Amino acid sequence: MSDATTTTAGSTVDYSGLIPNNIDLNSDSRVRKALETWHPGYIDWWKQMGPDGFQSNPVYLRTAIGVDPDGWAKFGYVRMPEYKWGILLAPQVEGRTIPFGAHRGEPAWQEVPGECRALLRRLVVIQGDTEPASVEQQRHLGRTAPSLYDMRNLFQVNVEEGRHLWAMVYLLQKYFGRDGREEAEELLRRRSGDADSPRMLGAFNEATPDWLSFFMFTTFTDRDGKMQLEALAQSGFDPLSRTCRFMLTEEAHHMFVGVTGVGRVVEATCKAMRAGGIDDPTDIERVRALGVIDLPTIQKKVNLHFSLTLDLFGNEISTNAANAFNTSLKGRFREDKLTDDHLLTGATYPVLRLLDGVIVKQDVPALNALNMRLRDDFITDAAGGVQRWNRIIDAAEVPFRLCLPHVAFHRRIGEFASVHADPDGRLLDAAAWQKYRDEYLPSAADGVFIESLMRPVHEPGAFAPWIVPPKTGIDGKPGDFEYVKLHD
Ligand code: BYC
Repeated sequence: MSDATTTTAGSTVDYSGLIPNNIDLNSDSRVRKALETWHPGYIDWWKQMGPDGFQSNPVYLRTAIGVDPDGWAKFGYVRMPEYKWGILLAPQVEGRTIPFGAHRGEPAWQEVPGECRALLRRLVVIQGDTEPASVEQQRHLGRTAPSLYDMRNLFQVNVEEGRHLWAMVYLLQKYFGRDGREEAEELLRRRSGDADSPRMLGAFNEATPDWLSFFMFTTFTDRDGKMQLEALAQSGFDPLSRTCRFMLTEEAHHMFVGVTGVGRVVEATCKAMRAGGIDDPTDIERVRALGVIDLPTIQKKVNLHFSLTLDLFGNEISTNAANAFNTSLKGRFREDKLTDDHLLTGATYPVLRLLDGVIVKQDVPALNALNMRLRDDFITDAAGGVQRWNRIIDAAEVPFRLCLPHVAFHRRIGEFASVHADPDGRLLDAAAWQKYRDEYLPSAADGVFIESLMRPVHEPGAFAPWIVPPKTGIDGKPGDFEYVKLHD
């Protein structure tokens, strides 16, 4: 890769220094030094908490070479510790104005507005914390990859989450002075699942024990990432908007990995059932004997990862969310495409609530319900993936449908955290929940079975029997392409 690449958008990515960037870091020696000081800690963290093994193997990775939507990336073999992590902001939109909240119509801010500094820092830190967390959660999966294609996709996701961390750390170091430096250090100190120093949001402390969980995580949890980034991309604070807009370009591939990954697992199951003459998808033992994951267990994984992800949208009624909107820091999903007053004073929004032990829909002030509005947009978006999986099941004429569980099911944040509900939203007492839990969520035995299938497949073009090959290769490569060179 040459030292500098000029995109058609006119934004130059400078690869000559330690920290690739398109923000002319050389002319800002304070921030450059701060980031160069942070760099060794990042590399130590990557080596310690990044993918376990394979660090010295060449991986066919996509690296951003520009921020122009057309042709922004280049593919080539890279050893992961040499990946060009850096800071890339989408081009500044000339004359951009703030699209919502009290500052609507004013020119977007290029500096942090003093009165909302703490709230803005909190949003940046929470966003930043999720990025290394997911790498930590996925660090053991390379060892059981069902193919070199899938292994490469995992590593692609991982290096890009690393870059997203860089993007947030840049904002902290450039705009938040000493507090920002301290927060940047903390981002490298917390660890997913650690009892003393866990990651900030619940779902990022859960295990990702197997590849089906990885595909569910990238389908659902990365989609929360998409929704939150879309909302932050509307921010009146222009540098945050620009970092998030570019992160969204990379995020799309993560959800592709998830949705096609689950689809390929579903297809392998349906094909094996057809070939084995099994008509009843709930005949779990016979389906498992074919070496594939039965559809009811796939449904349990949907239930688990969807419900964990719903928690990431916060409480049903949130003054934090109202403040972030009022102060023009965090908008709604695609705020600039909405046609209301973008202030929401006096507006209401319907929210499912738990009132006197009953689930009811209640109209509440729209400003306080912004977390739920984003969550509803997420559910609509996620339903598209489930539909895709059901089309595969229908095409195989297997009588089964995957579905998203009710929002009250298996919650730890918000109103439904205090009750138990089944996947259809019927409230259960504690005894009934204990009795049926393993029918709704993956049981220990399900985990043991799935783990028994997680055997690495390293032959180029070969795939574990529980997952079918993808329809097309990455970057148009043929089926037997060596995406990760294991013997270099
Ligand atoms: N776990 O007023 P509330 C991604 C806390 S994913 C633990 O409802 P708010 C990615 C909350 O912090 C996207 N605690 O909260 C995906 C608050 O605490 P304080 C990440 C939680 O602020 C895959 C208190 O409860 N980005 O990018 O309205 C791979 C009151 O709650 C949780 C963002 O989330 C929880 N789940 O909503 C890689 C965007 N939920 O302050 C990456 C930035 C709530 O009272 N974050 N709490 O001590 C936000 O916009 C908001 O902070 C949240 C929470 C939506 C997360």
